[in-house]
Amino acid sequence: MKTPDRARVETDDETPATTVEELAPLYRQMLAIRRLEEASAKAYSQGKIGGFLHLIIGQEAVCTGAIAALKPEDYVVATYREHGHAYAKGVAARPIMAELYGKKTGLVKGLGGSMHLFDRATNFLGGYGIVGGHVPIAAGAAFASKYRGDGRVTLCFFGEGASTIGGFAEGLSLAALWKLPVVLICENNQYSMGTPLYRSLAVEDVSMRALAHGMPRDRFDGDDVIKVKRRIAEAVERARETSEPSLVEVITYRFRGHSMSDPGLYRTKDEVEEWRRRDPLTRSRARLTELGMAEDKLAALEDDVKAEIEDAVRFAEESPPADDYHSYVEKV
Ligand SMILES: Cc1ncc(C[n+]2csc(CCOP(=O)(O)OP(=O)(O)O)c2C)c(N)n1
Repeated sequence: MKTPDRARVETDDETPATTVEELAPLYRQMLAIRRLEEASAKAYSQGKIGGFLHLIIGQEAVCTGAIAALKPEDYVVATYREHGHAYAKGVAARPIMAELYGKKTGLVKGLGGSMHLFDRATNFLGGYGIVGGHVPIAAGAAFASKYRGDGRVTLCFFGEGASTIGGFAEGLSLAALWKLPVVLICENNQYSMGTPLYRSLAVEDVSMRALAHGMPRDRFDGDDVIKVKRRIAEAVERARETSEPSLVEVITYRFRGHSMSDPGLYRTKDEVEEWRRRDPLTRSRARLTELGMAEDKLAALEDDVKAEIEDAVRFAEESPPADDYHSYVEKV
């Protein structure tokens, strides 16, 4: 396979107005997600975490900004690359890390692992390993909200690779037909495992699929967490007020391989470097400085995140292993 020269997506540097009060908590959340992912990568390479591990490093602004547009009672449905989405929805670092370690104190008692986080308390409805298979599940959650009239909105995250899958087409079709309060968010990180999007999509603009269903669409790059929040908020409010679904495509980039076993040889160092220069964390930190947040305040925030993630790792390491699945099932 020929290595592409560069990812073929246009990006812009639009930065909406914001304040330290709004941006600092979002920067903190993105940083915690990154540190959580880095700590899990380390534990994985030490053999302490098994199975698959898909990291979101580089894409943090998408889940953080989008979920910031929600109310606590709203639902989130995500893929196997979902640790950050769970954290942004309010799940604490401790049960996430313990779940990755397969420990009894994990979010789903250590029986699910990395791809199967789920939490009723924060309305985080998973964590799904079947590419695109969760889009109809999100449509179902939104159908339940409409049926009950509870005013909740569902966000469904998936990659551009998922847009080639039957489940995506079915979920999109039903959401449009039944006018379900769901926002379908394509996190277009430009690779589906090792396949660049232009080798798998005849039309690279995934948001165009909305047109066939008479559904509102949006498409923008996702390095600026405030921009993501503002644009997703428009779709969320539309869903809440008129029960109209939307398809939103956010252009992003993962800095590491598809999963821990992927050295990412299908892309050039220059391409990765180019995207690293757009790092959403560096960008938010610089913005905070520009807005007047003092360096010692930023350093304190960063120390606090470091302590939170170190505590989560310690908690996971010291927790007892999960029950054997069969003995667990016998007990319930
Ligand atoms: C139905 C199905 N087919 C294939 C796979 C194997 N698989 C896992 S992730 C992946 C790539 C998906 O890419 P994309 O939807 O762009 O999401 P990303 O991993 O880039 O976030 C594939 C093919 C799967 N899990 N499920």
